[in-house]
Amino acid sequence: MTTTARPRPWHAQVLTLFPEMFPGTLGHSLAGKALERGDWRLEVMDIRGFAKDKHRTVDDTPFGGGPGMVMRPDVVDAALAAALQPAENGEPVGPAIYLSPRGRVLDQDLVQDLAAGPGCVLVCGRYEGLDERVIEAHGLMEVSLGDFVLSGGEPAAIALIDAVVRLIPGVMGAAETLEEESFERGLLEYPHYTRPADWQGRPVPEILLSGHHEKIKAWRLRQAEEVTKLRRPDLWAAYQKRRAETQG
Ligand code: 4GY
Repeated sequence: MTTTARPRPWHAQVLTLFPEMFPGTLGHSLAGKALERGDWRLEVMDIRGFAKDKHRTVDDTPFGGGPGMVMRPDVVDAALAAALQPAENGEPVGPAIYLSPRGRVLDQDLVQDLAAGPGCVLVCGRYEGLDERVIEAHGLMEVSLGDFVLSGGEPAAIALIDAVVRLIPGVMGAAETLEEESFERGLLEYPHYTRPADWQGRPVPEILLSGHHEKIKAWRLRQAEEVTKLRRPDLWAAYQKRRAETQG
């Protein structure tokens, strides 16, 4: 009998003060099924478990004064060291990421890069966030979901993992669902319709009932272009630039 070596599944390690928030929504639907199948792995580490004193203190008041509390660098460092242990042993773990509004804004390119790698380590901040020195010392990659402030990094970590996991082969089912996806081409999605063909006096665009696949494809592309032009001039400019470079 022979055994086939399976590649190690994509591996998310989450460092958090609220481990009970995981898997959360990641335990549901396709991501949850894929997690059960072992198509990807989730390891949640409680940062509090790395506190050194009997009260298991993880935060302290900010030097210089001001509101709130700051997560201690020594405690977060100990948690990171544990998460990065496999890397010490030569097993790749992927980048260590701190979810923060100060970071590079997450986009589909970064999601694809992460999905192509072995996994990632996600540090979830609470209170006023991490002591700057532990960010520097580990060269943490700061990643933001957008220009707003959450009460902690956990929902951002869940969103990031969700975006990556749906790209893992087998998780989403039909590969063409992903290939056709507008963001892969740098456009917003074309509008979608299903039954009933006439709903509250609103008919579905006739072309979609024609069965003419080439024309439908062209119509959808035009719709995707129009909505992108209107709503996201930044994406539209980038799309046109790419189109000029590759002559279509
Ligand atoms: N926006 N994108 C975000 C966030 C919470 C205080 C630092 C975001 O990714 N994360 O708002 N995070 C804050 C909470 C500590 C992180």
